[in-house]
Amino acid sequence: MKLNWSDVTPKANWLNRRSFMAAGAAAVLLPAAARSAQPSPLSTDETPNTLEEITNYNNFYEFGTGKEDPARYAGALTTDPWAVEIGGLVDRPGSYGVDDLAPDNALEERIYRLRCVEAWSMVIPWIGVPLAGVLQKVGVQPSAKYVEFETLLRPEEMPGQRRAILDWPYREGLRLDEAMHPLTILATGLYGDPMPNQNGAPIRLVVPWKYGFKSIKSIVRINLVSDQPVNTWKQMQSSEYGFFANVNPEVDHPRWSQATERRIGAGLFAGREQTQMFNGYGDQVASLYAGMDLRVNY
Ligand SMILES: Nc1nc2c(c(=O)[nH]1)N[C@H]1C(S)=C(S)[C@@H](COP(=O)(O)O)O[C@H]1N2
Ligand SMILES: [Mo]
Repeated sequence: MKLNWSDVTPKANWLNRRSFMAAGAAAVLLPAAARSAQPSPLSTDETPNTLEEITNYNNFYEFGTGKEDPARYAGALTTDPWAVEIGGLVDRPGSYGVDDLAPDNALEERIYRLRCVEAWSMVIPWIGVPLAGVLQKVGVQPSAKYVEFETLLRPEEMPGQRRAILDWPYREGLRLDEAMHPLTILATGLYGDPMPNQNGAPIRLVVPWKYGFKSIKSIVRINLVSDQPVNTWKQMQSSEYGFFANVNPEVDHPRWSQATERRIGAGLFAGREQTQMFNGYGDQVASLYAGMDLRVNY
């Protein structure tokens, strides 16, 4: 079933949102393409979290380690102009604008579950483009085996980067087949609007079958490489966070169970949900890991 966010979002939220934007102005303010982004059969039919939840409970350590820090501080981030340097083993390296990578007429809506390694989850109606199309455009050379991503380094605007919380800039990586998978997107918006800063404006990765930390925000560099890239959380604590980071209810984090999760916004008395293998995307992605010991390759 193909769903658009307006079909499934709780009505109260939809109404709130309508009155929140001056009625007539709304249609003018939204980019035409974002409003008409194609729904996708890859979307879940689960009810998305509200915009308020999605933009007020965030992990974005560049703005602090608290869940409310990104909402408080990310507004100061300059996201225009923005350039993404694409390099390494590609035919057409260079500096690309967000509109080059995700032109309006290519935008799709993808309503995905997001499962954080900390055992909470949300459902988010992203707007974006398949990463595969971007990689095809720049021309991946045969020797490329992995894709490496880097977040902006700008401590003047990112207060968390003035402290040694992580080894900045935040880095992530995917195997090339993971990067080329149709579920993997570069997202430039959510709920039909441009990406809120706290969610990784102006462009971020979304890999829905992996723990949230793989979905790197505010990307300025994409490199095609031959060796497995360093990823920030593995570098920080490799006994707890790996390179693959596939959602797996059977492989616990050393300090907590991954069998269940707390759905943000579900209410104080709601029970925890069972975490699904590959976050529920196993039919689409399990074959990528055939024969691999997922306990070793966590
Ligand atoms: N650059 C950067 N990207 C990041 C993070 C971060 O701290 N810095 N946090 C990650 C984690 S742990 C999660 S769960 C998701 C959260 O995305 P959201 O805030 O849009 O829900 O972003 C990921 N991407
Ligand atoms: Mo996370």
